[in-house]
Amino acid sequence: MIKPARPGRPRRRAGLDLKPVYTPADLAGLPHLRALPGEPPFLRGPHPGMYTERPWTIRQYAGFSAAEDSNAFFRRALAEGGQGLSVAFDLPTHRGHDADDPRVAADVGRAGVSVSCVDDMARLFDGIALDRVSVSMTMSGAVLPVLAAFILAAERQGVAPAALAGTIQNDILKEFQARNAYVFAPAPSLRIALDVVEWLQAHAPRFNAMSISGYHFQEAGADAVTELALAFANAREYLRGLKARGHAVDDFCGRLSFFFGVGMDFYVEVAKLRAARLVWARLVEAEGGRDPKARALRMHCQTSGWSLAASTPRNNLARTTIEAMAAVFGGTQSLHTNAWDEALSLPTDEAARLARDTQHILQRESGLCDIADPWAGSYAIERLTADLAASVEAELAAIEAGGGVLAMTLDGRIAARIRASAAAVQAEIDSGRRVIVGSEAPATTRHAPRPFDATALARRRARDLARVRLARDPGAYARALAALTAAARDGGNLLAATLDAMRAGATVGECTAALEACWPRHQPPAPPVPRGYADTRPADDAGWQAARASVADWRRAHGRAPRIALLKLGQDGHDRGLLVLASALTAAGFEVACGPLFTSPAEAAGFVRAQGADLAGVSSLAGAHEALIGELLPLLPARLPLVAGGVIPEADAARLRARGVARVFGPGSAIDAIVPALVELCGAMALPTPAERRG
Ligand code: MLC
Ligand code: 5AD
Repeated sequence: MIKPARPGRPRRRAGLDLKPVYTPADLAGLPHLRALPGEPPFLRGPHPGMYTERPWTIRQYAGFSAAEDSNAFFRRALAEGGQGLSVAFDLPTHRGHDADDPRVAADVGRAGVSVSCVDDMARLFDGIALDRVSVSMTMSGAVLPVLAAFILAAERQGVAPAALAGTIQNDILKEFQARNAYVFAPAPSLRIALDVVEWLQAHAPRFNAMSISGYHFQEAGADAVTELALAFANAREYLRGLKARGHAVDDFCGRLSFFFGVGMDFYVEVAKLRAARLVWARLVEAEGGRDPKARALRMHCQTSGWSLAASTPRNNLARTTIEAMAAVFGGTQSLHTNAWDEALSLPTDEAARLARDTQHILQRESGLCDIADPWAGSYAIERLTADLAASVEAELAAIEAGGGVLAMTLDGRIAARIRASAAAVQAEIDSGRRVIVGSEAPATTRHAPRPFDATALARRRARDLARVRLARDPGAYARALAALTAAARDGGNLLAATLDAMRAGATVGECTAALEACWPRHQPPAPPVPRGYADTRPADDAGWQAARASVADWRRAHGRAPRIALLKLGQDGHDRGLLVLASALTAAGFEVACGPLFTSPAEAAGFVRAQGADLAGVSSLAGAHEALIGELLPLLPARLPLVAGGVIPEADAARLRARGVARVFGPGSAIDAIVPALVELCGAMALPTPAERRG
């Protein structure tokens, strides 16, 4: 008798159940199998020939320092085969602050390029023809003045809005759910976003008015189903908002595009991008869209920054290549591949070049562009595509039943869910159930980050802005700013009013302040500590038991739990790492308090004191650690140990330690090692000082 073959083990990945083997039976009843690429519901792609007609756009996200530095980088990138541009702005610009605003000095030019006025934008695109190169701008919070500056810089080149091709991210809801680069509260923010779409639809019909993101949910910790469900829930909200303003779905949907993250779950990611097109075509139809162009989803993808490791970092080249292939098999229109060194610092020139050339190799050496939607008909991929689409649609219905995405955003349910999922993923890594190759190896790679002279940059930026402020007619720009405030209060298209103000010489910060006269800046409460870690980490894991025992010993000795305050400083809103650590430390037995976002060092020191913390930790992912931690250190209670973590290059870490930071933990540091190290530091706090000993 022939024994039946062992069926293998089913797995769960990225929110989806995978079978070990798929068969023809998995294709039964799938309604989408007959449509070709370029045909509704566009599951197989938005264009008939796909990459055989035109490969995806190689569009690398980049930006640093001042406009002229990034301009030189952009020109070089285009000369070396970059096909479109994608601007990374610095955090002060994202949050609507001018470069010479002392409140944001530490973050200027760090995580992106600093742009505060039309002159800056004109220098950023000097010698780059804006009617020929399509430009994507990642901007949602300060979308009004930044987009206005772009439109006016193009005008100076003689390029009318109607001739502009490009994309503005303008997806504000995800800022409140995952990315944290907002300026105003959700309601006025939504009005701003829709005003932008309306203005672009009327004046710049080739411009993509929104790039609705799932990417940021994935980077924040969401699985594939949640990533799509939240992106489409937000898209549905925008769509209904525009319908309520009297627009027909067919008139604007063709210029909404999408943005997804692509991580290491290869099959799921291919299926996800295909499923996205199916869900969107159905959703648009359900909302009244009939025009095929309105129903065909177009997307940009970015490989996952979170999936990259700091130890043995050149392994990241392999990870990014695998992720890029999933994006291509999924049929993306545009792609950013990450640099291998980004877990160590912002990408250096050489790493950025390797990342871009990875795409050239895929496009021009590998033959990947020869077949449209090559996974079509695969038992597994088609089944996963259908399962994913069904799960996403169920999730969309659940969001509707839960009161809608806006309500769930305002009460924090969405953010809480993503954070719990991020903490659970970390627990899987720490317990060895999810493998990251090379993470046990000591970090030995020599790496020199891009040089950055903060003092010289601050001087240059102050000079740039002083020149602009001197050259303008004071009456004209003040009147235009007053009109902007009035438009916020009384109605009228806000992009039109911002264009007037910036044409008269107003800056990004001044336009934002004019809006703040009507709407205060949004400051959300500090987030609760996510669960997730405790629920997922097996209690019998030896490393975890030892870590928890170290906290338990401290508790027994002191009669209470050790208290740690976890802080974000400046404009850096990347809080995944901080909240995952909060979840893990709480599970280990610490009492954890997370400070609010966007605090100055003085405010953070006040928070630490108010919490009566034994220990403070700063998480930094945006490069401003030296200035901000340097300012914080002398403000903390004497002898209170401070630790730091995040993307902190080794040379910076050494300087921070020399200035008194007790420990610096890089990305990927094991929780089981962090916990006893922190306990030991809390212990140091309890020792009597020499003065106490003498007295
Ligand atoms: C393309 N075309 C084709 C074709 N492929 N025509 C026939 N057959 C084919 N196979 C046509 C298109 O219709 C279009 O013309 C033109 O060629 C360009 O193609 P596209 O698909 O529009 O490509 P592109 O211009 O690159 O636009 C891609 C996009 C866009 C629609 C996804 O929105 C975009 O570029 N998004 C990028 C977003 C981005 O970079 N975000 C970075 C976020 S980083 P026509 O005439 O129809 O226009 C971030 C990180 C952080 O956010 O900081 O947190
Ligand atoms: N230049 C290049 N890439 C950047 N990223 C963020 N800022 C920049 C920048 N200024 C990339 C990283 C990060 C993601 C948000 O975008 O890949 O993970």
